[in-house]
Amino acid sequence: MPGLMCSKLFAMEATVLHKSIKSPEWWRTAVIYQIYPRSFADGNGDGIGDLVGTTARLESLKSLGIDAIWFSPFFKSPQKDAGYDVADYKTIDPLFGTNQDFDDLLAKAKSLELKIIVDLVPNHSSEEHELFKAALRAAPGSAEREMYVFRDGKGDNGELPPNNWESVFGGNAWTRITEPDGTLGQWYLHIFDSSQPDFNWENPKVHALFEDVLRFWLDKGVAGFRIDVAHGMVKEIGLPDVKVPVSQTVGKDRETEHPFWGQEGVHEIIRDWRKIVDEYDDRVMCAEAWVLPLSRMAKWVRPDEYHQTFNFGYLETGWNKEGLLKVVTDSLTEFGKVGAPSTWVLSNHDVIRHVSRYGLPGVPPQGDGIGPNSEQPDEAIGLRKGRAATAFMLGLPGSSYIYQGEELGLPEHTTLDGKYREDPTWFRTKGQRVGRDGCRVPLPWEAQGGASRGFSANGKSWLPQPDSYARYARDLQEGVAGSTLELYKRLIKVRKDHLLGAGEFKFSPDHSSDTTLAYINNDVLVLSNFGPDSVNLPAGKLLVTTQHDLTIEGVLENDQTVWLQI
Ligand code: TEU
Ligand code: CA
Repeated sequence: MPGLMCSKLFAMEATVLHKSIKSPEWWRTAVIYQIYPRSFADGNGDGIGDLVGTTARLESLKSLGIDAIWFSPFFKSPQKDAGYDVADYKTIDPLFGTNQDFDDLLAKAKSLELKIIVDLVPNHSSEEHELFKAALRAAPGSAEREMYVFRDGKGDNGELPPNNWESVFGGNAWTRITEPDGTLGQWYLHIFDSSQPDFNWENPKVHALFEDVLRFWLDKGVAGFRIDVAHGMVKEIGLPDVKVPVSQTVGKDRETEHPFWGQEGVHEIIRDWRKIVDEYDDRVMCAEAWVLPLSRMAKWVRPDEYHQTFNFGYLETGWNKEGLLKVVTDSLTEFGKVGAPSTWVLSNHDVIRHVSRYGLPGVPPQGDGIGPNSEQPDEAIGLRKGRAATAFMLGLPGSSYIYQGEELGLPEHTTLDGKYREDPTWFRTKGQRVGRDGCRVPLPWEAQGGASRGFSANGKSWLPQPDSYARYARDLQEGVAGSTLELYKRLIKVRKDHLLGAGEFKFSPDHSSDTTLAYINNDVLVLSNFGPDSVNLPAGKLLVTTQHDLTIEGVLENDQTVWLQI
C-alpha cells in the first residue's frame, strides 16, 4: 500500500488509546448497515429493489444485530447516478415507492428498534430539479441562475470552459448550455456527472433550501443523515484553475487547500446544520468526506460539526499488520482529540467489495472497478482475509459501518458485461474505467429463489448476479455454523455483550509478534494472524473465530482472527 513505506518505524505500545465510556450516546458505538435500495429487495417484481421489498426483509437485519440502517438515496431522481442525482429532496422516487411506503418502513423499523438514516446530497442536484430547469429558462445573471454555478466561457466566443476543472467521473467539469433563445451560452459546473449541476453555496437561498430539507426528514423521525460529498459544496472564490488533476485529489493526503474540496466555508455550513439537528433528540450526521490525513478529516467531527465521518483511511489500509496498527492508532488519537468516536468501514457502494480487494495483489484506484479484462481476484483468499478483517474491525471501539451483502461474504461482480453497466464513470471514460456497478449487484436471498435468487419474485434483476452468488445466498448460511452470516451475527452480539463499542482499548505487544497483531478491548483479546504460518494461541476462553470449522486446537491459522475472553 502506498503511504505505508515508513510504517515499519511505527512501534506498538500498550497505551490506552480509547477510554471506556459509561453511558455513550447510541451513535458512538452503533453498528450501522448500509442499504443500497435498488439492490436490497424487490417488492413489485420490476427487478429494482424498493421500499416495500425492504420493509418485508427488515427482520433479517434485526437478526443480524445492527442498530441502524443508512439508506443510499431513494428520492425522486432520473437515476443518472443511481439516485445521487436528486430531483426532489422530499419525495420518494416512484421507482422505490411512495412517501407512505417510507412512513410504513420507518414505523416497522421503529417497532424493531432499528434507526433509519437517510442520505442527503447537498453538493449538487439532478439536472431535472425544478430549480435547475428554472435556471436554464432564466437569463444569465438572474436569481435562478444564482442557485447553481453558471459562468461565461473563455475564448473569443465563450467556447472554452471557464477553468480547467475535471469531473470526478472523467471529462470536463463544465457543460455549455443552449440559452432559451437557441444560442450557445453559459457553462455550468458539475464536479460529478453533467446531470449533476453543483449548487452555489455562496447563495443563502441554497442554505435555506437544505435547512428545510433537514427539518422535513427530522420531523418524520429519521435518526439522521449521511451527508454526500461532505468535503465538497463550497468552492474557492474566483474558481481558480487546479494545479493537481482531480484523479489525484480524491482521498489522497492533502494538507493544502484545494479549490473544490475541503474549503473552510464547509465548516460553517456544518455548524448551522448541527444546531438544527441538536434541536431534536439524539439525531446524528455522518460525513462522507474523502479527506486525508486523519488529522485533517477530524476537523469534520469537531464538537459542533458532524457526529461521525467515514474512516476512508481505514478502508484503504487493507489486510496489513503495520498499516492497521498505524491507522487504528492514528484514528483513535486524532478523533479522540476532538472528542469524536472513530468509525470503521471496509466496503460501500463506491468501492470494490473488500473480500475482492483482498483477493488481488494490488487494488485499482477508487471508482475504477474490476472488469472482465482486469486481473481477477482469488475468491477463496479474498473471503478468508475479508472475514478476518471484519473480525478485526468489529472488535474496535467506536461505530462500524457494514455494506449490504458483506455479511454474506459477497464478492464483487468482476465479469459484468458492459451492456448492463449504469455507472456514469463507465460512460464518461468510454469504458476505460468500468466503474462501481460490480459492488451494486442485487442480493441473493434464496439459492432456489429463481433467476435473481429471491431478490425479486419473478427473477428479474437490474444487474445480473454472477453464478457464484448461488453459493452465497442468505438461506444457505442462516443457522449454519461457520457461515459468514453467522460469523457477523456472532461478532456483533459479542461486541454488544462485552461493550466493545465503548470499551477501553489498547494494542497488546505481549500478544503480538512479527506476523500477528493483538489488541485488548475491555475483557476481550482480539488476535489476527497476517503471516503465512499458524501461530499458537494464548490462554483465554474462545468467543469467536473466523476459522470455518470453528475449532482452534490451540493454534490460529494464517489470515484468521480470533476473539478470546481474558
Ligand atoms: O461519492 C463521492 C466521492 O467523491 C467518491 O465516493 C468518489 O470519488 C466517487 O465514488 C467516484 O469514484 C458520493 C457517492 O457516494 C457516490 O455514489 C456518488 O456518485 C457521488 O457522491 C456523487 O453524488
Ligand atoms: Ca421494485
